[in-house]
Amino acid sequence: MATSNVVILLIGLHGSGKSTFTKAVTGADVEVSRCNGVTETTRICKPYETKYRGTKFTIIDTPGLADKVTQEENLAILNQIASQLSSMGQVHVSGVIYFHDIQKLRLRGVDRANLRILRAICGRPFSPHVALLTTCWNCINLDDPKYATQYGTILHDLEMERDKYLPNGPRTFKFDLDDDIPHKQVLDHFVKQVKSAAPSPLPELLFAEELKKYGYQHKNKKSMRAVKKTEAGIRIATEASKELDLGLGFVASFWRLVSGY
Ligand SMILES: Nc1nc2c(ncn2[C@@H]2O[C@H](COP(=O)(O)OP(=O)(O)O)[C@@H](O)[C@H]2O)c(=O)[nH]1
Ligand SMILES: [Mg+2]
Repeated sequence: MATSNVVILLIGLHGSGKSTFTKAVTGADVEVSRCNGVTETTRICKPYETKYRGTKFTIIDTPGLADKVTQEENLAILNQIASQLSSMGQVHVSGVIYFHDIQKLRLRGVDRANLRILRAICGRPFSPHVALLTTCWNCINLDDPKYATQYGTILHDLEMERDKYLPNGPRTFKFDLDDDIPHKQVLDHFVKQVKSAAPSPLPELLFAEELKKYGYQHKNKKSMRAVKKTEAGIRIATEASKELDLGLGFVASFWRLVSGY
């Protein structure tokens, strides 16, 4: 017998493997990028359904967050997520998966900014329902000791950063395209969380709660106003202005250096 509908929202940079995961899990014909992160294939949020061990899952694939801290692009993505959630009747999201391509060996400013945006989307009470999925493990050579240490470091940094922004036990999973056990573990994890919370519902995703509060309406031209008022909308604007300050600071220091002032 199918239990509840477990709705999972995917968040991550372009090319981090969201669509690849969706395709592997649902078996649907999901278009993936031909090259890691070079072009964005997923232009709209789209739900894909699958049934696993008697539970219905809806996986919401989303366009990737921008690889630079840009306000317009990220707000447009947030608006798409809002539109998708509201077209599904403000569905109750059970879990969020944040994707990180393990081939990116260093946590950059944009990765940290995205983790802060993720926290703003989820909110603190929802944080145990966020999973971190590292992808592309089958692209790396773990037998090389030099790289093995680096992968250990990036994983450690990622988990440290995750714990800073999303405390209370979000899990980390490794996704391997050549092996279907890891993605089954991810699905099992979310089913277990829904079942262990029952009969109480899971906490609501902060972003979904705020969309209701600010009267977000699907296909309404003024809907972006509501999106901008949410914690995630505010966070995206803050990250972009920090980036601008950093850029201006750099230009000023460079100018002082060359002009001698
Ligand atoms: N080898 C390997 N390639 C992957 C994995 N995940 C994603 N890719 C590749 O990375 C590229 C970008 O993936 P995609 O799913 O489109 O990323 P998205 O932008 O986050 O949806 C594609 O060429 C995928 O084939 C993985 O776990 N292993
Ligand atoms: Mg995609």
